[in-house]
Amino acid sequence: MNKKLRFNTLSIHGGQEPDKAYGAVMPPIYQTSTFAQAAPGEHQGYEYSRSGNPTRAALERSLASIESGNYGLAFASGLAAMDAVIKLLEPGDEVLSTNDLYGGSYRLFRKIFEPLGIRFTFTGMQDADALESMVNEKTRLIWVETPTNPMMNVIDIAAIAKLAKARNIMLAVDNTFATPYIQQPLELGADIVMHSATKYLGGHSDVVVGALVVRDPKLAERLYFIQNASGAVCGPMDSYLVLRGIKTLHLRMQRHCENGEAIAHFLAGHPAIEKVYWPGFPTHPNHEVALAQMKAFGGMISFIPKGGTYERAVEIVKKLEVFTLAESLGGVESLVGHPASMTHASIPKEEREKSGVTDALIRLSVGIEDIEDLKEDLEQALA
Ligand code: P1T
Repeated sequence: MNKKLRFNTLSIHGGQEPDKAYGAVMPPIYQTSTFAQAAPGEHQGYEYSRSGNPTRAALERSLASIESGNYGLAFASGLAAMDAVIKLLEPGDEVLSTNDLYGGSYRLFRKIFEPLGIRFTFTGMQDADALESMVNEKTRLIWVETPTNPMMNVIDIAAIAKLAKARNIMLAVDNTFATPYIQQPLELGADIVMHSATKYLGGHSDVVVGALVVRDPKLAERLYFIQNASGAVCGPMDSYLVLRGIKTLHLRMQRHCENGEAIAHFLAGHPAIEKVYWPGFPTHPNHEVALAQMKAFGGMISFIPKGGTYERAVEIVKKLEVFTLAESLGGVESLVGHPASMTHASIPKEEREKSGVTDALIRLSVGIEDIEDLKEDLEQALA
């Protein structure tokens, strides 16, 4: 298909072709570690499944397609994908990162790569102009998560891309919360888009996979080299599950966004709630940027109950029944999390509290169940 297709069509067909062996419409799960060669080096495009596998390749083409990129790479997890990006750097290089980000991303930067000589500075990036004074000649990469996990800050990708480009700094955007249904960072000037495909792309909480998408062939070549040389690839079955998830991404996201909006308003109007973090509110400090760069506001919401204590937060998350208390997000089912003790426990208390991740904060991943059941569940838990 050469015609320029729209997003909903690309979710289903982007980068896909009937299988070469029998014309299977859905990509077969090539559950094999290796491929027969007629003579050394004489094969049909695949030699060994770490280097390449047809099911993973189908996923990688789909990823490139839905993120408006040229090259997709699939990894064993979101963190494995990030690990590959940081391996583009050398000791002495510096990274400027958002200060509000997934706890595991922070841990990877601080505990794995900092001891190897890469320097990380964490800062709020809502004011893109303020970054100007923070970059120097050693800054090689700006790492942006938007919306941020779990405070739902929104960062102006185009503004940061402009600053990065002018100084020859790479810009990587973790697009896990938004998905390409909502925003496409490469279109806004980013060099690398990253996903925990474990979340909305997979969409069914049944797989752990990571992804990168880029446009530049040289950058792609280096990342493919790292992917193969470091070896943190996902298996064929996991590739298939994400590929299958992507086929309904647009439908699921539409409902996640509708339900998310309804729950955000429900919480904002509830007498037991102190504060709700959701970029769709006109009062959200980055609402204008969100309106400009996001098609909708997603299914992630954080809030603080009145009383603002750890005990009150724990009481609420334990009482919820339709919302399951669990790590992760982005599946069809609604989840609730307590960032301070779960997803962000690896960030020191003083650090995380600086960005707003207090002991009372609760995070919701609003699923695609019946909205009335979700509201009633929250109502009984907050009573
Ligand atoms: O879990 P993994 O697939 O390795 O992805 C890590 C990751 C990266 N970036 C963001 C924004 C994420 O949210 C995550 C994983 N997050 C959770 C498990 C969570 O509950 O927030």
